[in-house]
This record gives sequence, C-alpha cells and structure tokens, in this order.
Amino acid sequence: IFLPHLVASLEVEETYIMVKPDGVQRGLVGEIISRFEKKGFKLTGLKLFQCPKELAEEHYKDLSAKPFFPKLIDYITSGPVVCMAWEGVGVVASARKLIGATNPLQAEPGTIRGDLAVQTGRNVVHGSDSPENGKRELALWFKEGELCQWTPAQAPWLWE
Ligand code: IDP
Ligand code: MG
Repeated sequence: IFLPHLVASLEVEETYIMVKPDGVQRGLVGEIISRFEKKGFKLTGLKLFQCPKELAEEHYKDLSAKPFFPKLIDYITSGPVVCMAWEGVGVVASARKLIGATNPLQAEPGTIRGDLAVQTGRNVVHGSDSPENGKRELALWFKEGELCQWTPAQAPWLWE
C-alpha cells in the first residue's frame, strides 16, 4: 500500500493556532483556517471557546511584566476564540510565516496579519513560536481526547 507520508512521521511537529476575539468578531474564522488548510497542514483539533482569565494569564505568562499585559488579557478574554491544533513537518515556523509579524503594519502582504489587521493589539491570530511552546500551549488549551489523529485523503498528493 502507498503510504509514503508515514516515512516523514519522525519530523512531524504540532502547533497551537488561535483566532483571537477580533478575528471571530470580524468574521475571519473561515479565512484564517483556510490559509493553513490550503497550505497543506493537517488540522487535528478545533473548537470555539470562551477563555477564562487564568488560562489567558498562563498562556501569556512570559509577557506578565509588560505594560500592555492587563490589556492583552482583557483582549484575549473579551469574546470567544477559535482554538486549533495543526500538524506537519516544519509547521511551527511555517505557521509563523503565514501569520506574519506581530505588528500588522510591519507584516508582509500575503500574510494573515499583513492582509487582515492594522494594530499589534488587534492582530487577529496567535501561533506558537517553538515546537516546545507548541506542546505546552496545546496541553493548556485542549483536554485529553479533544485532538484527533487521522490520515487526510490527499496524503499521497501532499507528501512524497
Ligand atoms: P506574537 O503573537 O507575534 O508571538 P508576542 O511578542 O509573543 O507576539 O506578543 C503576544 C501578543 O501580545 C501579540 O500577538 C499581541 O496581541 C500582544 N502584544 C505584543 N506586544 C504588544 C504591544 O506592544 N502592545 C499591545 N499588545 C501587544
Ligand atoms: Mg509570541
């Protein structure tokens, strides 16, 4: 049987991608999911979720000393977010490229932030910055049993 994608399984990474409350309110959920879907990464988890304050603080704990931290927590908890797990070889760095620079005015056209946002404090999407943080964040945002392992029908057309 022709399952060449299994050969690359050792290098497979996971990343936590989240449509932030502004992306949900602005009707950009489908557009944002579509960027990762069309690229060829594999969706392994997806839910609409109202984030509690404690979780937002834990997720962004490395930024807790920053002056904008309270506003960041208000922003992330201001409405539902869309939590996603995406899997693939090199998905962590590639997703960061698809997302673009933190400041949307500096993000390249063609990136999500470059195309769809104008302010750092309303930059519509989150993506993990390392494979380690990918694992850490997925464990924070998803419960046991919420992620789904499957083989896309297009596997042989994505992976040689
Ligand atoms: P990233 O999301 O591109 O990884 P980080 O530096 O990790 O950027 O910051 C996390 C989030 O905190 C940003 O996406 C943005 O929502 C918010 N943030 C970062 N810097 C600022 C700022 O200077 N003002 C307001 N919000 C900020
Ligand atoms: Mg970050």
